[in-house]
Amino acid sequence: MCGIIAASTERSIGKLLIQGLYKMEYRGYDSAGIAMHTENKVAHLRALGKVKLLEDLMINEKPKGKVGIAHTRWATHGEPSEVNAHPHQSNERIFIVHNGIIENYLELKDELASKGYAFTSKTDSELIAHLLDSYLEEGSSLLKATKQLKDKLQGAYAIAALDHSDPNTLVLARNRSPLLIGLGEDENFAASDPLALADLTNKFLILEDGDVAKISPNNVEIFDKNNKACKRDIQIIDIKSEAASKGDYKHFMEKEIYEQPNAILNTLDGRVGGDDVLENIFGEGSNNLFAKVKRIQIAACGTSLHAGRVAANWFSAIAGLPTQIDYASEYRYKNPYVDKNTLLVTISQSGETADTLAALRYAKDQKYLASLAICNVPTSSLARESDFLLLTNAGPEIGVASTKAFTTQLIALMLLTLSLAKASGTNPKLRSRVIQALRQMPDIVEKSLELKGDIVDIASEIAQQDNALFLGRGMFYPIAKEGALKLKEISYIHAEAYPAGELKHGPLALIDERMPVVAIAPEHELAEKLVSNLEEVKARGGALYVFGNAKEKLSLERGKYISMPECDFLLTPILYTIPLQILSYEVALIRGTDIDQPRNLAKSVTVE
Ligand code: F1P
Repeated sequence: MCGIIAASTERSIGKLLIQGLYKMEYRGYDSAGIAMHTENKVAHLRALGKVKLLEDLMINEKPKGKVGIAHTRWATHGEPSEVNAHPHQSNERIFIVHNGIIENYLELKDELASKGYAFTSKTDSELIAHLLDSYLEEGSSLLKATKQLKDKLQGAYAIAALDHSDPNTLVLARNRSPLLIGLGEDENFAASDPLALADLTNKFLILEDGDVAKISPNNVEIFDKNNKACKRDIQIIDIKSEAASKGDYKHFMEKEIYEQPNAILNTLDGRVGGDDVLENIFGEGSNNLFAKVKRIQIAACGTSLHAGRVAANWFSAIAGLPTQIDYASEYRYKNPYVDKNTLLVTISQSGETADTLAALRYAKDQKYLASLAICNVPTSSLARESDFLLLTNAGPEIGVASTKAFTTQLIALMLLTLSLAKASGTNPKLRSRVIQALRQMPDIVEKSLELKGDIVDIASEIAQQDNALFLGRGMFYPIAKEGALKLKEISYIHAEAYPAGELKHGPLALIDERMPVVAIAPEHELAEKLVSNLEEVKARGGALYVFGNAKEKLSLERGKYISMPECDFLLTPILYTIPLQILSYEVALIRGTDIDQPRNLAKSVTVE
């Protein structure tokens, strides 16, 4: 949800800011802009559309500057347009970029309008520039004005600001939206994501909520929520620059699908040993804690929630623990009943999803045993604010539709299941079986990637339709939901998922020759009933696309059967995810949609 980057240097920064924006386009891509101190004025360029259009504008106008701020936007207040694009300015003096939402913006807007400030945009962000300007009018420096700003603003913000009359300095502020400072040699930077600065530095200071900072080429000063000068520890974050490049792939999503065998290997690395999961992999003391857990509460959004839904089956079947699972956006509004010894588990690729963070913060005041996060970003708020943590180590995921983050979340959740079962001494034999199966997962997933040829055939048929149904039972129902979500996210085909048994309770009315039905049907205790459900589809002329390993049990008139590789039954949800990802990708490719940056979406949803 918007990416910001700022640089205070002794060299020309136009290209560097644009490169940084490209790497953060996953956060939003409806408009982009830049403000840079040049010799005699602040160059201010904004473009409706992707970063490429801003880059073209820069190539035409050729502004030269060493200090500046830039932004790529995902619209919240005000439609995508040039005037609503950041940076916003006040009196040609203050320029700001903002990521987040100012909740009391109407009230502040009125207050500023009564002081004579005219608003040119429909955003909540513009008022930040005017408010800073009003403090400067009263004699404050930009730093002091930014400290004053904190008392006024309610909501989430990461802000970078520059003052026309101070050509070396940038001021930053953070509250509930990510922002970090990158330290260079005689130059300093700031960004929403370290990825944006990966080619410039590996030394970072992560700002905390309430922090204000002032950066110039040779100096960084940070002030905490009480405006006291403070220090933040330097963190070394090495991000290989190839992580942010597509390499030989057409899209990041495609690359990330094919990276999954390796990503899974990385999630397992250092976490399993012999025939069990290693001690305390979720943090010091996690094993002692796990022995007390009697119940699990999961809160997550989107794809991460689907991972949680699969895990709920594992917690109960392997660790004997009941699980309550909620959309993070709903969880805190339902006055959740917290039973004794309940562990709160949050799941998030980015660790910055506003609803998931809000759930964690709400839960901290409830009587949970502890909070535990499954997350892919070590510097994220979720990772830092949770009591216990397992990083999925999947590497940066750039495609907006989550792929490798999901399968590695599932691996991490299986490690959690095994750790919980181990702590209570439950199912030792089963645990050892699953550990062996986990070790084979990278190879089995690799094999499933070879199914692409068969899947392309199905994709060409589904791409012609406007709707699709996905069916699965038990722990494959969340996989069906994930398959449907992937298809709608990137191909814009309307897709829904049902537990197969629910078909006859309504959705069967939708079945005709234009409704493709994708079924996840590995052979297991429910497969025969599932076959009966699929027969119901056949009888009504629906085309069936079945992923399974018992072809002989079903004869298809329309559609196709894809024979899946074998794998331990408990891990099949991970395996069956892969062909569904490939299917969505291939359908979207045929339909010519913007696969890595689907319309209206953003990867890091930092607004509630
Ligand atoms: C949750 C999520 C993703 C989805 C999309 C929007 O993000 O719903 O699952 O792919 O990118 O956000 P997170 O909490 O897992 O970062």
